[in-house]
Amino acid sequence: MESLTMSPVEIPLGLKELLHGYTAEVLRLKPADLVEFAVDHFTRIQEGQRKEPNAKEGSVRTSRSRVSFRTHSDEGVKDEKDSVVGEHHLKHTIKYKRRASVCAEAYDPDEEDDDSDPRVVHPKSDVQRRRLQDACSDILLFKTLDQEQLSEVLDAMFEVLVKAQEHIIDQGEDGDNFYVIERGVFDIYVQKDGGSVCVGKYDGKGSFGELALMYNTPRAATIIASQDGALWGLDRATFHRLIVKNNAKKRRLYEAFIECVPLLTSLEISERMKIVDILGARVFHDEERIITQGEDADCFYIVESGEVKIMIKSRTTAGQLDHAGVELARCVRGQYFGELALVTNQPRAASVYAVGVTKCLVIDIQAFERLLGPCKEIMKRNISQYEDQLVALFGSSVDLKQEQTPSVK
Ligand code: 1OR
Ligand code: 1OR
Repeated sequence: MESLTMSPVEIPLGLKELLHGYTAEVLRLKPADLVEFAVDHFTRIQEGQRKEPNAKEGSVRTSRSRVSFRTHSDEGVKDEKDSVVGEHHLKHTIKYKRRASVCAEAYDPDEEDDDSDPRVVHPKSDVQRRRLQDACSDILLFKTLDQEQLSEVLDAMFEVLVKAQEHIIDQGEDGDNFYVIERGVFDIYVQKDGGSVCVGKYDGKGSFGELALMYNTPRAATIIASQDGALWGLDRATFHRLIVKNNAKKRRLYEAFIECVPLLTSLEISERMKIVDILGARVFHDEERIITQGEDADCFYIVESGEVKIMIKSRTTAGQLDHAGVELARCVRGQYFGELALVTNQPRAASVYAVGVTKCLVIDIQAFERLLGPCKEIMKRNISQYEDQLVALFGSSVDLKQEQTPSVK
C-alpha cells in the first residue's frame, strides 16, 4: 500500500500572533458578536499599519533624551509576552510623532471629535496593573472620571523606565504624553532670565505634563529625572478624549461654586477655570483624617460640602503632650484649609478631620504655586490671625514647630 505523504503546511509569519491577539481581546472584552468584533479588531490593526508604518515600537525620542518603554515581557508574563495585542497597539495607537505645531490652536474640548479614535490598550500583568492602580490612586485629574473612563485610562497607560538625568519633558516643545509617577524624583526647571531655574520637584508621586495637552500650548517646564525611576505614560489622544472632554463637564459642575469661594474672588475668571481643570474632588467619611499633623504637605483643600474640624496636639514647656488634641477651628462650604504648610514650607501644623460626610476639592502643590500666587497675600493675612488666636488660646508656651508626631484621635 502506498503510504500517504502530507506536504508540510507552512504557517504564515504573524498568523499565530494575530489570532492570539484577537483571542486575548475576545476573552478580555467578551463581545456579544464575535464576527463584528473581529472586523473591528482587524480593521483597527490595518488602519494602524497604514497610519504609522514606520512607528517605532516601544520608544520615543525627544530632542535630548530617549525614554524607553518597558514591555510586559520584562516581567516574564507568559500570556502577555506572547500576546500581539500589546505589540500592535504599541505600533499603531501611540501617536509618538510630534504634531507639526499645536501652540496656536485654541482650546476647545468639543472642537475635535476624537470619539472615533480607536481605544488604546496596553496589556498588563496583574502585578503591573496593581502597581499602576497604586500610582494612580491619588491622581487628582483621575478623581472626577467615572469607573468606565478610569478603566479606559488605565488600559491605555504604558510603563516608561527612566534613567537619572534623563529629560522627560523639555520646556517649549509640543506635548506628547501625560505622565504619572510610580517611583523616582523628578526636578522641575523653568527658564528665567536666560537661565534654567529649579522651581520644585516631584518626590515619588504625583503627575505632570497635563498643561500642554489641555491647552495646546508648548511645554511650560522641563522635567528631569534626578535618579532612576518609573513612570506611566498616557498618550495625547487618549488624554484628550477622556480627560479634556471630562474637563468641560467639570467646568459646568464647579463653575458656580468656584465663583463663590471668597479666597478666589481676586482671580480672573480664566484663572478660576484653570483651577477647575486641574482640581480633584474627594469624599471623606465622618471622622476620617484628611491631614495629619507633622506630615509633609502636597495639597490644598476647599470644602465643597460638609464640614471639617482642625485639631492640634501641642507640647507645653513642661514637655507634656496633649494627646487628646484641641479643636482650633471648623471649615464649611467655600472655606479652605491646608494652606499653612504650603505657604510656610513647614510640615502640617494641625490635623484635619471630616465631620460627617464631607466633600473637598483638592489642588496639588504645583498647581497651588502656579495658580494661587495672587491669593497668597490673603492667606498670609489669615495666617497672622491664627498666630494671634493661638497665643490667646495657649499662651506663649506652645511650640508648634516641634510637634512632629501624627495626631492620635
Ligand atoms: P506641561 O505639559 O506644560 C511641563 O509640561 C509640566 O511641568 C507641566 O505640564 C506641569 O505638569 C509641570 N509651571 C508650569 N508647569 C509646571 C510647574 C510650573 N510645575 C510643574 N509643572 N511651576 C512650578 C510650580 C511649583 C510654576 C513655575 C513658574
Ligand atoms: P496646614 O497645611 O498646616 C493643617 O495643615 C491646616 O489646619 C493648616 O494648614 C490650616 O489650614 C489649618 N487656626 C485655624 N486653622 C489652622 C490653625 C489655626 N492651624 C492650622 N490650621 N491656628 C490658630 C488656633 C487658634 C493654629 C495656628 C498655628
